Amino acid sequence: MRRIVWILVIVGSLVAVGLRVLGASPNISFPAAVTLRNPSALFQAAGTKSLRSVRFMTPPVMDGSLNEWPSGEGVVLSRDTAYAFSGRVDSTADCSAVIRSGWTQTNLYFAIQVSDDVIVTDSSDVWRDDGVELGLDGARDLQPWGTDDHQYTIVADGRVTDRSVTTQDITAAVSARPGGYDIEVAIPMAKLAPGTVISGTVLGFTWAIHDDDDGGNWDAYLIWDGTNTSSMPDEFGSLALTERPEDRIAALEAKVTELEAKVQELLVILAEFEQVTPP
Ligand SMILES: [Ca+2]
Ligand SMILES: [Ca+2]
Ligand SMILES: [Ca+2]
Ligand SMILES: [Ca+2]
Repeated sequence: MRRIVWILVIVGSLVAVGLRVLGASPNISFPAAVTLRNPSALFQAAGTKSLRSVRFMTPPVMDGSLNEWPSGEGVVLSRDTAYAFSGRVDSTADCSAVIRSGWTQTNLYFAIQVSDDVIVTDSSDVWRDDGVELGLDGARDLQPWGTDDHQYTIVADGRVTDRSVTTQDITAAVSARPGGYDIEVAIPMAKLAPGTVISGTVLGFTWAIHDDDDGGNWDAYLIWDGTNTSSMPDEFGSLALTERPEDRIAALEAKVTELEAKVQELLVILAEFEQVTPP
C-alpha cells in the first residue's frame, strides 16, 4: 500500500513538472480564432461527407428567390453537424443553414437558406460578417492552389470574393427574409473542371457559415467538413454530379422534338424544290 502511495506521488510530481515545462495550465483556453474539432463530431473522420448535385433541365434564375428549386436533397450545417466549430452558437435560429446543389453543362448552382437572428455586414473583411463560404477542389486532386481551386465567400449584403479578393467570376444573389437570408449562386463549370462535365463527376467540396450578431469580428464559424475552406482540400467532403432518370428521359424527348422540327423544315424546303419547274 505504501509503495502504491509513493508511485502516485512520483507520477503526480512528474505531471506537474511536465505541465510547467510545457507552459500549460490545467485550465487550457484557446483563442477564439482557433477552429476546433466539434465535440459532437469527435468520432467522425474529415472528408467523409457528401452532397448530391442534381442536373437541371431548366437553369434556376439567380434572383435570390429559391422558389424554382426542387425540394431535393439538402444538407444541414449547424453546431451539431459541423465538423469544425469556433465561437458561440446559441441555437439553430442563431446560426445554421441548409444547402442544395444543381448543375448544367455550363454552371454549378447552389441554393443556401441561412437561419440567422441578427444580420450584420459592417466589416471590410468579408470573413468578419454574416456570410457563407464555398470551398471547391474542382479536379478533386487534393491540391489547393490550382486553377480548379476556389474559396468563394458570399456575404449577406451581396459581396462576393474568391480567396478574399473581390470577383465577378460567379453570379450570386442574396435576399433577406425574416429569420435569415437566402443565397443563390452560379459558378461557371469552366472555373472548376476542364472540358465537358458528365453525370458521375465528383468534386472536392466543403462549406462554412460565419455568424456576426454584434458588429466587428465574427462570433461563430461553422465548417461542414474539414478544418478550413481554402488550403486543405484533402479534408473536404465531396459533391457528386447526378442525373435523375426522368430528367435524362426528358432531355432525350426534347432532343427528339428538336429533330422532328428540323425534319419538318427540310420537308418544306424539299416541297418547294419539287414545285420549281425546270426551264
Ligand atoms: Ca431563383
Ligand atoms: Ca446569429
Ligand atoms: Ca485542386
Ligand atoms: Ca448574424
